[in-house]
Amino acid sequence: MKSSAAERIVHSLDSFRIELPSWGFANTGTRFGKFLQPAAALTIEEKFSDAEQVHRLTGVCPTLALHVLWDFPNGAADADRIAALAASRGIRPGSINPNLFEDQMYKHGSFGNPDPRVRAHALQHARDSVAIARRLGCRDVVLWFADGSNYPGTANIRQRRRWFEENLPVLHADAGADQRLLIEYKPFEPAFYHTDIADWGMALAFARSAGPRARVLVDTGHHYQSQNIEQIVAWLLADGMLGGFHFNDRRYADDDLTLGSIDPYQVFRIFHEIRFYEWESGAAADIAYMIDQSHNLKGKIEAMIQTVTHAQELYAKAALVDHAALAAAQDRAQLVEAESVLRDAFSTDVRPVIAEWRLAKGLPPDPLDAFRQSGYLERVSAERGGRTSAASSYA
Ligand code: LRH
Ligand code: MN
Repeated sequence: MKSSAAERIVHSLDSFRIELPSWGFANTGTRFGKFLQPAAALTIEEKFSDAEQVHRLTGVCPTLALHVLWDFPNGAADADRIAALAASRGIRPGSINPNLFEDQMYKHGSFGNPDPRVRAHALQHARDSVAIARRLGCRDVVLWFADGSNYPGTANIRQRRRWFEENLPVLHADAGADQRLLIEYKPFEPAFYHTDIADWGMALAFARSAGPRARVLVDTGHHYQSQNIEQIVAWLLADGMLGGFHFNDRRYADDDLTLGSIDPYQVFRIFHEIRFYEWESGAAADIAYMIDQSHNLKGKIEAMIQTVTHAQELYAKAALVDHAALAAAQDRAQLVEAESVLRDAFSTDVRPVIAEWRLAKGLPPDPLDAFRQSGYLERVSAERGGRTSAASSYA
């Protein structure tokens, strides 16, 4: 490999960071059940311990996304304990995710619920979550709403939109000057007729109405089959409204499978649009790369290491795209030449350079193998095995 190419890979790896989801270490499943794993993390201490393992072996995931009801059973009262725990583990608390979908009262929605008492309760939980984020020094609050309906005529879609536009600016006002609200869209599930924030356009409209520090979050699993995700990414970049990603992969719907396991070229095309935008604008895009997966069958820590290392590979491949050659071919409508610029980069085996980069950082060249040699899985399986996690909540 030409030295310039290796340098571009090393440079991209030096800046690439990806956030782990606390719920990715817990026993999660589908509506048809979850297969319990003895090593699964149940407590926030165990989730930080597992995240520390992944960061120790890869060096690129120093933050852990937290889900308020799952990780802060006592709400803000848990913040100090979690701040101390994070410090002891060398993993910073990352994005904060309010839970506006599990409580029984959210049957007909949270911010979009016709009952003003439920809307007030939902707003208070979201405000408490912003306060927790401020207390822990977390920059991003991720807002995903399961709100919607299952049958035509059962919801006033325009009225619900007005209720969201009443509440979101309140959260924005609560957020600190260095904080962001990341609004996450999803076309369906758990609602199957309409979802109040169903696509990028609705999320963009709400972000703009919420305030200047609101952005859109793209969960790769939240798209219709034939949707061009990287085009959405290009548009949000052009508007300066792309805040972050929840990476996972899918064959059908929001399958939450491991990144790149089904369509690695999809993730590569997304990373390409971001790096091409950065080359063209000369500015680094301010994007939070995060993982949002549910590991029902794979070992959870192994799946997380696999995800992080695959993300590094695909990000490094995108760094190899010759942007000048691509722009020239695009300008001349040289279709095959332009496509080949991308495919050449995607087809390049970047693993040897990544292994060298890890060695240079004092990291194991093969994190997954190093994890298997570490004995950590056997140790925590013995410590945690023989107990059943609460089958009620999702994580
Ligand atoms: C909704 C979602 C959201 C999380 C949840 C765990 O599908 O993507 O980001 O809160 O998964
Ligand atoms: Mn998500």
